[in-house]
Amino acid sequence: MTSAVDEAGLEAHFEATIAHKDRIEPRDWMPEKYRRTLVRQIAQHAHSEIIGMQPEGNWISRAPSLRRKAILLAKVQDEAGHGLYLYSATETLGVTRTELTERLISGAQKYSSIFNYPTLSYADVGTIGWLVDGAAICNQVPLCRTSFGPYGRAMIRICKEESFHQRQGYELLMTMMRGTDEQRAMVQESVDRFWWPSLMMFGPPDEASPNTAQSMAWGIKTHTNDELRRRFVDMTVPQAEALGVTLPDPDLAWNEERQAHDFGEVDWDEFWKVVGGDGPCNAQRVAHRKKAWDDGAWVREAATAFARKQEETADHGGAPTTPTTSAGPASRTAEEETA
Ligand code: FAQ
Repeated sequence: MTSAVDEAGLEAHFEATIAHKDRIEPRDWMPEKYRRTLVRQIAQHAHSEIIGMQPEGNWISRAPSLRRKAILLAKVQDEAGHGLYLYSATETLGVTRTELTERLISGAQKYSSIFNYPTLSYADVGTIGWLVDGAAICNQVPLCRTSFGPYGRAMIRICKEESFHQRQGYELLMTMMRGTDEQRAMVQESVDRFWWPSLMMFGPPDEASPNTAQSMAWGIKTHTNDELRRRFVDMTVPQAEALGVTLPDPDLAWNEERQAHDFGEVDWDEFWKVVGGDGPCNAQRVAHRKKAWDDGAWVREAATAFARKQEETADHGGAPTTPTTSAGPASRTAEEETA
């Protein structure tokens, strides 16, 4: 047990590490609130990656060519991998993937609002890649330097893959824009639906964001929600021009003085409604995740029993039958197949 004096010393060391922009590692002392904030944010992020497989997964069986199908399959599979890196990062904070999945399914933890919107045409696959992965990159590149080591290291791998995802989305949309009038109309209609929800991904405006100040003081977040949202708009407008689509915001205009774009107000009532569980697809997304989790129970049980048996064999001096015998790889396969 640590005394009050020890605790003060540990806290001073923690604060100094943050001030030097060094990393906090899982075995380091950390304030309980810092740990809880990380679990909240990383779990929400992991859930987003896993639930985020559903809107695009909806189109795998209807991809217009073998090439598009292979690309989409690989992308959706990458998102499963991202979820798993992130659940692993939260496990270093003492919470298991099972506990977190149960919190997601019960509604106790959130996932990104964007995945509660439906995908109505194949153009949505391109728009998600371009705008949703684009927003994710904007938000997540700064997280590569976040103060908690396992989260920052996971983000480096994730961001590399997200930038491929963004490019594939843009390439798909560019191909459609070079096609028929009908295809161009599909792209525009898709961008019209996804533009505002993409801006919502960055979270509420700074004055309505209860967590930003403390998360920035701890170096978990390095930019505010509005800073990143503005960065995303400035990055995306020239890409929309090159693509030949119109972003559905009559107030969007270049501000010469600020050397940045002005843009209209997000519908925050819609945002809070979706975050509160009342978006177009919330019930469907969570029900699908629950079914996949329930259907995978026998695989998790079998993998755990197998791992236990391997440990017993090893304890009695026998050699394990295969080199990878933990529950990890087996349950991972089940999750990818059923997410
Ligand atoms: N949706 O005080 P703040 C992806 C909640 S991954 C739902 O500003 P914070 C990859 C927030 O949790 C996308 N809830 O909170 C992909 C808080 O509630 P709580 C996910 C939201 O944490 C692409 C409350 O509102 N990315 O797209 C949202 O400081 C394509 C107050 O908000 C991440 O998770 C929202 N949009 O800032 C996959 C990135 N915004 O928890 C498949 C990491 C806010 O107190 C296909 N996360 N809330 O009950 C972050 O950077 C931050 O957590 C923010 C929110 C910026 C999302």
